[in-house]
Amino acid sequence: MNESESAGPATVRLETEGGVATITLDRPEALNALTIPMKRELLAALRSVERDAVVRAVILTGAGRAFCAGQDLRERLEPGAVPLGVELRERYNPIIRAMRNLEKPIVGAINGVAAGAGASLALACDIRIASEGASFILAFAKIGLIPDSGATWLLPRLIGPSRATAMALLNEPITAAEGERLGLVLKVVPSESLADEARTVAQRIADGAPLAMALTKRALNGTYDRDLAGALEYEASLQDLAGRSADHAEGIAAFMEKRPPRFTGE
Ligand code: LHQ
Repeated sequence: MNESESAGPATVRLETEGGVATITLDRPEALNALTIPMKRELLAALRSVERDAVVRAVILTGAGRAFCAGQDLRERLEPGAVPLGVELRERYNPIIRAMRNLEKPIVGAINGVAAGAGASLALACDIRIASEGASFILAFAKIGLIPDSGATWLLPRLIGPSRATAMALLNEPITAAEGERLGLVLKVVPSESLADEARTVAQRIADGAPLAMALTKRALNGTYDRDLAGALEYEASLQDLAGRSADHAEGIAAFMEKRPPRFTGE
């Protein structure tokens, strides 16, 4: 995240304000295409927000006109590039796991094209707000690869298997407006409003009861490998935890006293 942690200039920025951390992919000259140092910095930023008790919600966005163009293809041509399976297991998959396991919701502020593994990063966010010119393109088929970094798992769950298959096989882009229609994107906004809109959504999450937000993400993540009976039981065990929190008591007290709740995270 700073020059001392990687060989070159920082390519990922992390800023925190009012309980919201903003992680910005910052290699605009290459449409924020992912290099090895950048992946290392992104994972470090995710680990840092995980540890920071002040942070309750995260925004992931890109600098410049793109969200992220996926793997930096120039880097793949350099001598010594490792096989793709190694690259995925060692560098991409830990990022996707860190995003999905982070118990602080991530709002993707999709400011432009999200291609290849860049699309996968967008899919791994919990909520996506997109600017009018943004788009999602898997891009893998065009270079003889399969969708990776979680795309084969996340995309069918987000937009359904039929549309996901078309996107993957035909390399068909999805515009922000189409994304909204498909439920992939919560809201499409003019690009000049994107940062504010993402901030508003993230702030609403940050102002909520942190344990309830964390357990809600955990519960929704946990439905995919459970049947209804298992999901009911999982909900019951997580609700048991939420129900013991001071924030739950505060929520009820605030309702009774007809005032906004003051959640403390306890
Ligand atoms: C780029 C890139 C890029 C380098 C634009 N790399 N420079 C995981 C495991 C390990 C390896 C394999 O991959 C994976 C996962 C993946 O992500 S695979 C998919 C990799 N990504 C792509 O194939 C997308 C490649 N890029 C594009 O198709 C286009 O650039 C998009 C559709 C993103 C944007 O198109 P335009 O708006 O027309 O921009 P552009 O193509 O003119 O790009 C602008 C510059 O950015 C240009 O550099 P230059 O010096 O010529 O101005 C591009 O070379 C550079 N750039 N993507 N992935």
